[in-house]
Amino acid sequence: MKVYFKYISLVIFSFLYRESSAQQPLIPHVYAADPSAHIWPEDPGTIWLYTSHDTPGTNTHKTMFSYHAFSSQDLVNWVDHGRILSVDDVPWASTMAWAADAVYWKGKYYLVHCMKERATGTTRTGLAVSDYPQGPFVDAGYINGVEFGQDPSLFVDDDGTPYLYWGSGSKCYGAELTQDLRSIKKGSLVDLTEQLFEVFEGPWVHKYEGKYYLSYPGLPGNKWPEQMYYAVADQPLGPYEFQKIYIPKFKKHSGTNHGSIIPWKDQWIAFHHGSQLSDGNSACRNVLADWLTYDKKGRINTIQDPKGLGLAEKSKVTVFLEAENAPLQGGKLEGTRLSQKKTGYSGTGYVTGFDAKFNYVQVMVQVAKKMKGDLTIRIDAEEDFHADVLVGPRVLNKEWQGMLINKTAGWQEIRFEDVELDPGDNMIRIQSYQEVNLKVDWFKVELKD
Ligand code: FUB
Repeated sequence: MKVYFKYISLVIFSFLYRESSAQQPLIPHVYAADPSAHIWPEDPGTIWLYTSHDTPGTNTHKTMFSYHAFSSQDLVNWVDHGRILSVDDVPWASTMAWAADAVYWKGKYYLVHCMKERATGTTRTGLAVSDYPQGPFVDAGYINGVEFGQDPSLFVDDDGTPYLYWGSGSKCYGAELTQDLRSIKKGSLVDLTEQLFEVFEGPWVHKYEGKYYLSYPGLPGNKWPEQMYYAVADQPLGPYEFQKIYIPKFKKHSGTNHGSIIPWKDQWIAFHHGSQLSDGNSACRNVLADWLTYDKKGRINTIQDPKGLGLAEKSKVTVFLEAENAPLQGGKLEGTRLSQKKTGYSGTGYVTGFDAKFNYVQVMVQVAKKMKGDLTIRIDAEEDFHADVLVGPRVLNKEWQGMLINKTAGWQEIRFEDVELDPGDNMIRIQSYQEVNLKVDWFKVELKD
């Protein structure tokens, strides 16, 4: 009986252990897919992820409307910089904000994305520009010469030449770009499809020991789900020689996969996506990351049954939103305005102009599931005032109504614990009940489990 009990306990323990050590989403609070990872030259200690966004509760990729940026210094603590570009901010586009990449080019940051063009219904490779890696990005049109430009990625070689890769529906192309990134350089377009065994979409190029590695989601035997493949070349535009699948199918994969590979502090990381957070819903995906190693011949070792980076049981996330970016990031200014006149703020300015009853600034926080967080708002109030701090999907969830907020001694942080967020878009608003000399710098939500 004793032996039997011991055996049962062992089975239960190993089952629980296996369950708890299963792959965890790297970004655990929002549906984010198609991760494009970067370390920017001006800040080598920070890793950035640019992702597409899946709408919670959806069953289709047709409900993808925007992109997010995330940053981290240790791959455990992440900042979600919120929505960085949406279909609504791109005049020529109608829908389908699918996979994107980013590039630092001549002192500016570019989001290289793809959306459906309103006039033709075709997918264009769009460009949006910002002075900051976290955006928000402003539309700069689309790249000329790219036909059906889904899943773009931009690789800048050591000599400074920019190359664009893109592909979908079992096709893949590469080309050199002009120095303004606005067009394909004449005569440089290459059809890479035949060189990339079973390619479906999503090319990404990185360089390792002088060789060019083109990784991509492929369909083995034309059957879903996608798995991650790679090929190697001596030149950025090939010819590429197919190597193998480096991330095969795994538990709670989604129908698609899509990856990026970058070096990080003497190691390499393969970013990709799955559907752990939605328990297997292929249209509600999450970012995954795994260590990537090479053998002595430079071949990528297969990431079998991906387990994650193993740096923490779960990533911690703070959503950080500059008040002055609200209108570009899904929020709103009602009566209020932007100002850069007073020093002491972060970002490019702050919001002021609370000179009528119920003027407000509102930011947007997107999450995948119901969750709680501690909200901090950085303000400078020259007098006591009554205000509403409203949190919720349509700011109907009135948390702190008509509260007295005391005057501050310069810039100060006010804190609200356990604000409740619902799946999808949550608005956080501070609105005054009276004319008040108030400035709002930023909003921060430290998410809890
Ligand atoms: O996320 C939408 C689409 O699914 C991407 O553009 C593809 O690469 C696939 O991941």
